[in-house]
Amino acid sequence: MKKTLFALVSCFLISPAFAEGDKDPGTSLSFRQLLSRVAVSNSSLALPEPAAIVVKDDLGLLADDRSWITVSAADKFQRTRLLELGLDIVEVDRGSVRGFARESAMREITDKGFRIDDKVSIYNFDKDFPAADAAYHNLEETMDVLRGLAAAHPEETSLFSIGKSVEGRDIWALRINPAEKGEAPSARPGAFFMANHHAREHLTNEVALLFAVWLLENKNSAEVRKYLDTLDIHIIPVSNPDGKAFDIATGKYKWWRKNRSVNPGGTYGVDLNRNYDARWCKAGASTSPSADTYCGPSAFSEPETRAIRDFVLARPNIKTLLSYHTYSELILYPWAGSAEPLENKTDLKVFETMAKQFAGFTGYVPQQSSDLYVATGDTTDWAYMARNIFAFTFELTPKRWGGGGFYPGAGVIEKTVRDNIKAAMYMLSVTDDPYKLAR
Ligand code: 0X9
Ligand code: ZN
Repeated sequence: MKKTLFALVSCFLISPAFAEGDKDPGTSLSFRQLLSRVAVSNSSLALPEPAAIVVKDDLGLLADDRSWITVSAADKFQRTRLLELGLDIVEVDRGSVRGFARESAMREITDKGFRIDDKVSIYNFDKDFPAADAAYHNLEETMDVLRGLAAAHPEETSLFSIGKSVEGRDIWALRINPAEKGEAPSARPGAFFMANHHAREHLTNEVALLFAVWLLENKNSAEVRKYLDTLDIHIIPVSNPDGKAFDIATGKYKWWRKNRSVNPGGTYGVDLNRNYDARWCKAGASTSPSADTYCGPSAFSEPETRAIRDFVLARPNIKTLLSYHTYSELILYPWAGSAEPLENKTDLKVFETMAKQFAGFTGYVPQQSSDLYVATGDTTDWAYMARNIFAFTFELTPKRWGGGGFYPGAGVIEKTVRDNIKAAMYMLSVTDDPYKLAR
């Protein structure tokens, strides 16, 4: 379904001229052209070692015996009983509920006298975005782009997994550094871009992924080359692959935020952006497993956050970090978990200066994270606490619910990507020494 629609829908433009020092993009290549170039290179160049890139059943669905079922249920008491029998209720209608259940739970459900009216194995799902949003990249398509980039630009890139999710999917990192390959350490200053911590924030994957495409397409321009020659750049477009797959698995969005850990009591998911060891599970986090802001049983209880933690700790060269989220059009910097401003005034000056510059490129509003709300255990507080990294959260488009909330449609991708390429390039421009902004 997606492939045909993708060709029709994806006609937005990304400028290659920005890298030439021309801040007002001139000549433009279509994204389709960019992708078809990648595809052409893919067939003419050797792929990285299959062991490093091939994910068998990379949606992890073959091993998953869940089905999407519709069960007759008259009232809230029956619905509660179904939850207790293991049905993960996602939709409630008058007289019936829909949701996910494993084979064992389905046996229990029918044994207790409930009627299953409809059943589709999770493996038979469309595994894709709704048709109107086909321009967004699902996991498989994201991997295709990453593999294509690695194959087309073997001199500049490395592609590796930083670890696995709860359901066994890899979390992929693209490294852009012509001098140091694979997971070898680097003495160069490092910039780290990450996205899709929260499952339903799909636009974040587009921004991170297409920044990688753009950088490599423009690798021979003076502006990009100077960063390729001096920096160590990592991009992780999908930090929460299970959540992302789940959110789009039926071709109908699930509004899913967390990962897909099975919690005590049978609910699913830990909020990965509450699971870092930074004032863990204090303000702005929930101890209730069913809550969207559930902090997990302990700091770094989740394989996804552990993978990010280990990745960052193994790379003391990382100086800047940008974690893309949606939505509200904000630029947020620590503290997220305390209402107090940063104690270190030099660091605060760097954060504030960077935030203001980011705002100039995007039009987003810069502020301390906790001015939005105090929330403990997020990526940026942890990265700053653990390694003094100048770590930012961007809340991308739209500004408000009325602009589409978490699902703003394919029409926003082009502008969001363009604006954020400029902001990301600015981050690269200060990564050599962020403290130059405080001198
Ligand atoms: O709550 C979050 O994790 C982030 N917002 S989102 O809507 N994408 O879920 C914000 C994290 C930044 N921290 C604070 N604002 N305190
Ligand atoms: Zn988020």
